[in-house]
Amino acid sequence: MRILVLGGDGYLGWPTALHFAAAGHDVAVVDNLLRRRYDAELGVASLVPISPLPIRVGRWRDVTGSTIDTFIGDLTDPDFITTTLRRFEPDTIIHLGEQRSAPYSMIDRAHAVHTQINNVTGTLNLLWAIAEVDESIHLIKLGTMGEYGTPDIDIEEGWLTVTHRGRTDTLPFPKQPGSFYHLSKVHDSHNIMFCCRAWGLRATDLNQGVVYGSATPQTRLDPLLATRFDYDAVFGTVLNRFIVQAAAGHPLTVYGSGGQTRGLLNITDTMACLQLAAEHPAVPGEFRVFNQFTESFTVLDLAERVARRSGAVLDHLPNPRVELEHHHYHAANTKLLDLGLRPHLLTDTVIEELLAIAVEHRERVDLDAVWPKATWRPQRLPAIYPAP
Ligand code: NAD
Ligand code: USQ
Repeated sequence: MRILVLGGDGYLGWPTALHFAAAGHDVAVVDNLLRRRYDAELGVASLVPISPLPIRVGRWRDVTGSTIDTFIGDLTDPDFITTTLRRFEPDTIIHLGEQRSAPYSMIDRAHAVHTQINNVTGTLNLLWAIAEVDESIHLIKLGTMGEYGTPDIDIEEGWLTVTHRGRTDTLPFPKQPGSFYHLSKVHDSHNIMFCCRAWGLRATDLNQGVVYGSATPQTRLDPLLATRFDYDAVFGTVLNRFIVQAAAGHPLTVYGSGGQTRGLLNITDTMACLQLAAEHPAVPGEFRVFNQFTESFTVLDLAERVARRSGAVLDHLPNPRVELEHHHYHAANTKLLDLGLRPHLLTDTVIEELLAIAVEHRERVDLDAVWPKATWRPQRLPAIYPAP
């Protein structure tokens, strides 16, 4: 296959490019290096040092002999993405190129507007480019389990069959996202679904849960091939944060009681899911939705599991987010399993391996970056954590 990875310099995009290149596919990455600029803006850095994109790509060529093309540009620029599709002629596009932090999208109006313009406009430009250049391209789009929110009923895999006043239909599962970031994913899903229906495009929307882990078989080949490992309060995801906090001797920052439940998956399984979606494409006109996670945990479960392996203590902070303290959470996730996914579950060995990576780099931990500063409430309301 000819696979174009959008956001190919990011946490998941870089190992995705390596994964498909290692499997013998022709791979190119698109990125505008925005994520590295967010680091500069926030004054934070990945726990594991990451090399610049040209160095990564060069090292991959030296180590394996395989070439990954790069296209540096912005998905919000329609000419750039259309030209890139004409030049690379992909048959599959894996779209991971968005602003993906919920706290970042809640910092203030400017960050909320940036997130939605970047994500929604980028995806819209991509849809028009596919329609213009080659409508047979299979779009694999990273969405999020957070599109569904936390309803008090079981979450289905994309669709819900409803009987209303004697008539029955199968409709998109209701969306109640919890941040301007998660809302941007809902808007994307609607735009993609419309283009499949109206133009006959084909797409797989992967509603992914929270990813943990920092390495894949390909990134382990050389330190210059490492992917990022975020632990700061804006871009660090919950389990990766707890691992780094434990390694640095910081209490684990459980928001509220820790009763929030999420679907999670190992970064290795993200690669496997993307491969399954690519190898079993949607048919023309189909908008397909997979829920991409392997296990569900409460935040408190995660903290206690890390604490047991590390001796860390828990610190229950007032929740800077607006989310339910306790809620029902039972989400379907059978479609990728039916395609052959064999999950790598969160065992104590996995936690110990992650702790070992964090301990190796613990001198790079900036404890200031750990403390949550962005709240879900507009600034005119009293903030839980006033600016320092
Ligand atoms: P990331 O921020 O590490 O990577 C995203 C990449 O996209 C960055 O390299 C960034 O520079 C690039 N990018 C952003 N906007 C762009 C634009 N307009 N033009 C070109 N490039 C652009 O994020 P990630 O953790 O690798 O996540 C990848 C995707 O997976 C995102 O869509 C995210 O919403 C989704 N996702 C991530 C997780 C997770 O836990 N990390 C979980 C569920 C879903
Ligand atoms: N949390 C804590 N303490 C922390 C960090 C987080 O208690 O130090 C809690 C949060 O309050 C939340 C849960 O952990 O209840 C998950 O938070 P998170 O930051 O790990 O995940 P989230 O903001 O939902 O976003 C991440 C990715 C996003 C992806 C999403 C998948 O950044 O790109 O879409 O996970 S999902 O959560 O399924 O929507």
